Amino acid sequence: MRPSHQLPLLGLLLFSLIPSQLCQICEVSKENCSYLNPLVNTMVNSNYTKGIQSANILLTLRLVGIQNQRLEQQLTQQIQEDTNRRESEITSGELALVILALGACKNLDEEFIRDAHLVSKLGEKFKAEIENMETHSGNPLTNYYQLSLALLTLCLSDGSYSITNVIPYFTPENKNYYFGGQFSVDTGAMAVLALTCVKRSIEKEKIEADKKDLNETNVYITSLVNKILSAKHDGLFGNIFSTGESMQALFVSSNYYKNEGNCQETLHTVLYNISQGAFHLPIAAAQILPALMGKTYLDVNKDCSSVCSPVKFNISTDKPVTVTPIISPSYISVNYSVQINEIFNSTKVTVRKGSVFLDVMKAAQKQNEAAFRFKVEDSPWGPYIISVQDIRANNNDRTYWELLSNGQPLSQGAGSYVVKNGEYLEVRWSKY
Ligand code: CBY
Repeated sequence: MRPSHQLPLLGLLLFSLIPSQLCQICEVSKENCSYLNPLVNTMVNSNYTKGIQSANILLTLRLVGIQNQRLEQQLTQQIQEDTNRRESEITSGELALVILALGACKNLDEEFIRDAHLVSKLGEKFKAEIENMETHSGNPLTNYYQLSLALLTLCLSDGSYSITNVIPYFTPENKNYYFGGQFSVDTGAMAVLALTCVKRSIEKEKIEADKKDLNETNVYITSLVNKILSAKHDGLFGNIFSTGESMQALFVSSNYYKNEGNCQETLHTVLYNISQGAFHLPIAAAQILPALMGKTYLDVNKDCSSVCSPVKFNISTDKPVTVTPIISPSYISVNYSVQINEIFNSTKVTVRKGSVFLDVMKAAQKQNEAAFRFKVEDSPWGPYIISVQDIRANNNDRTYWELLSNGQPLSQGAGSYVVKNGEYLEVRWSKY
């Protein structure tokens, strides 16, 4: 056992982060489990209105061995109802998450997967993604994050896919790993998990493949892992929201966390971010928690318990109490503009302190409907801006509405990003 290290950060936190063992996994030690409570509470207390969106939450709860039968039942029922209701419009990545969640950790919901033929339906969705790439200049129906989730799930559930046909699409040179020329770490991490599952299946001779397939798979994994490692800042990979899945990718395919210093650096920054409320969205909590408890999506078919589960968590099902101070609200003013190619429409709006980007967009729309009208769609990460001035984002053209502050792209969505006085906010018609 190594001596404990105390790492003060801004004088706020003192953590002793002792990895439980020397191996490639980097997880929170038993004594630090309580630091993960905010994540569990966020997941447990979230208001699940959208069935499919809770698949990610159910998957995590099961994977890390948090036992709460009532909650599991409620989530399972919602997911199953929604899967039946939305069958044709459900996307490849969503269906993959449904299968992973319902099938995780050997439970009775496996029957639903079988009776509803979900795995073969996923195979069809995957095929449709590839067909779309063939007919739309290499652009899938959704994106490579979802394609990777689909391949991972087909691989884990022994679905049918042809290695020789599929592997070439996952070359790290493929444009779908990049948004605006920048490597998407989330996407790369999910692809590493999928390709690692494929690699293991080939090695166990569970699927038919030749030597060339295995070689290619290995080369792609190594290259993607290097890209993830190059996107490192302060122990995070990409940003705080892509770090959990990057950790999973590194656990299964690299020696990075054999170095304890690397592990401490990541845990230190992540635990600090937890204490700062960075994971207030249930999906954000669900995506980081497995890695912190030493789990990866490749473990779904195994025994699901972890260092911190089941007793260590103090799960409260009460809504967290938010104290609203009784003072008159103060206001801030921000600049807001919509940019479409060379055309700018700008305005100044006044909103309450604590407002998010979406509030600014609403205030601008109220001022000038013609210039600032917009539409949103629900997503697990909150509202997604689908159109402004009736110009609609389109995956086949790789177009979207990009959110920026003072000229820099935001790493949070319109419903989460809290705006500051004097800031220059912008939505820009962009290509990724
Ligand atoms: N999930 C998906 O299909 C989404 C995959 C994902 C890689 C995702 C990030 C990662 C994840 N963990 O889920 C992703 N984003 C994608 C693919 C996309 C593209 C969506 C279109 C498509 N082809 O499917 C696109 C257009 C490039 C995109 N994300 C845009 C945006 C911006 C949204 C603006 C708007 N119009 O509302 C925005 C806000 C970036 C910007 N500055 O404009 C954005 N994404 C962000 C910030 C994020 C992160 C959210 C973080 C947060 N706290 O809100 C993200 C986690 C995520 C969701 N995007 Co995209 C990436 C990150 O910062 N680490 C599977 C499905 C089943 O749910």
